[in-house]
Amino acid sequence: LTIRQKNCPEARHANQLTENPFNNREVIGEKSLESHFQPIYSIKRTRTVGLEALARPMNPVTRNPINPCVLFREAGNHGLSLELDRLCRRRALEGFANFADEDPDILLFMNINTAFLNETAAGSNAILNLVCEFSVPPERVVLEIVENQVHSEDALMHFVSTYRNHGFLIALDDMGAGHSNLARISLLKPDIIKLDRSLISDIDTEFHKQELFELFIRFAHRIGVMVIAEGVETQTEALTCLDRGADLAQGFYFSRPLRAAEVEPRETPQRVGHVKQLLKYFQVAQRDKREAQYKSFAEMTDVICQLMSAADPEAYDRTLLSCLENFPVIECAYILSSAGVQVSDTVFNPHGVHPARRRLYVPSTRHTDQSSKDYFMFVTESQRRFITESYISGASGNPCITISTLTTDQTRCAIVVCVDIDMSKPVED
Ligand SMILES: [Ca+2]
Repeated sequence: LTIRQKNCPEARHANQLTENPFNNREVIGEKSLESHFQPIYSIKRTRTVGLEALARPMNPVTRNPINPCVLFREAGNHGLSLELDRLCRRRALEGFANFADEDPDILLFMNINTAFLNETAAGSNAILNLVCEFSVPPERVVLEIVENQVHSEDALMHFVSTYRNHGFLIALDDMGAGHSNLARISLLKPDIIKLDRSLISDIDTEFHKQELFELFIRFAHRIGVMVIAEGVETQTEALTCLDRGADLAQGFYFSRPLRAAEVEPRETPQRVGHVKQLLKYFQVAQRDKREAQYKSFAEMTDVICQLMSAADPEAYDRTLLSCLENFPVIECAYILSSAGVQVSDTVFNPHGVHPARRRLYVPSTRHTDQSSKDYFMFVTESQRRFITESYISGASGNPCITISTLTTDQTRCAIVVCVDIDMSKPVED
């Protein structure tokens, strides 16, 4: 199994343990280790899709649990990694064999320590022999690979293609954590990507995590890869991940790792069905929130339009500036002529973008021709307002939308008032 300190279910379990002095050679020699199984759920189908085997070592004398992360590290220091790894895999299959027959579709997710993978280990067929011994078809086993532990890329490629040819499924584990190497996705062509807890924690409030998550999802789905959100610990994390397209979810919110005897593959916790229901309300609520937000944007732009219609064109910049001071969500604003040419500067909100960051981007200036922009082209007499999709502002680098409104100037000539709204701020309730 993998050696990880951070964010691993092993570590979370370990935090609750008091350290016991132990001899790792004895732990391995006495095979003083069992496997627990954390379910992976499809919320859409309200069912358990698979279970990840997690090592639970014990002190051979006292039978008290031992911190698995410490054991893995110690085993590595004493050249016992391979032995420990084999013991973990054996225990995983032994445990899985107990309930595998109850549901022939259920998968076993097994962590593979790839740190010491070399050509010999890759070609030894050790895992194939083991699954045969327990009469588990390879098609029911997912090998979870942490790609940043790998020393030999060739050996990893060989390992993956060998086991894939035997029918095993391949998952890339801990994606988004540590030094994930995105190039490996194209080399290994995994069936599944497991997005790491570090990306999932607080995803409901962190804009950058949400965007990164969606990026992974879009990318994975384009290349036909399934995505598991790992380490889901709260309801809002679960809802956010599912709303943004996670296929499967795993984590303490749904279920802790279970003893083999506790696993009931055909039972799903009430929470899974509950979250499925909640997701519908969540999505409607998100849409309502967005609509209410857009309504308030529209009211705001109406106020600005009124002021601009009465303003002296010579004083557009000053008038815009005084408007923006009242509306902190507006990042910048500018006025276009009826020909789509900018007749004001791009006026930034003094409370908005940091001046240092603004240096990276070049906002358009007076006289810039914007006539080919959608926010100019699509405002007409019959549709006086246009709201763009969210895009990255060339003026600030922030995700923004532009709201453009057709109105008139002092002389009753048409002008288009454009405001950019910073969308990186969370939606207010
Ligand atoms: Ca894993």
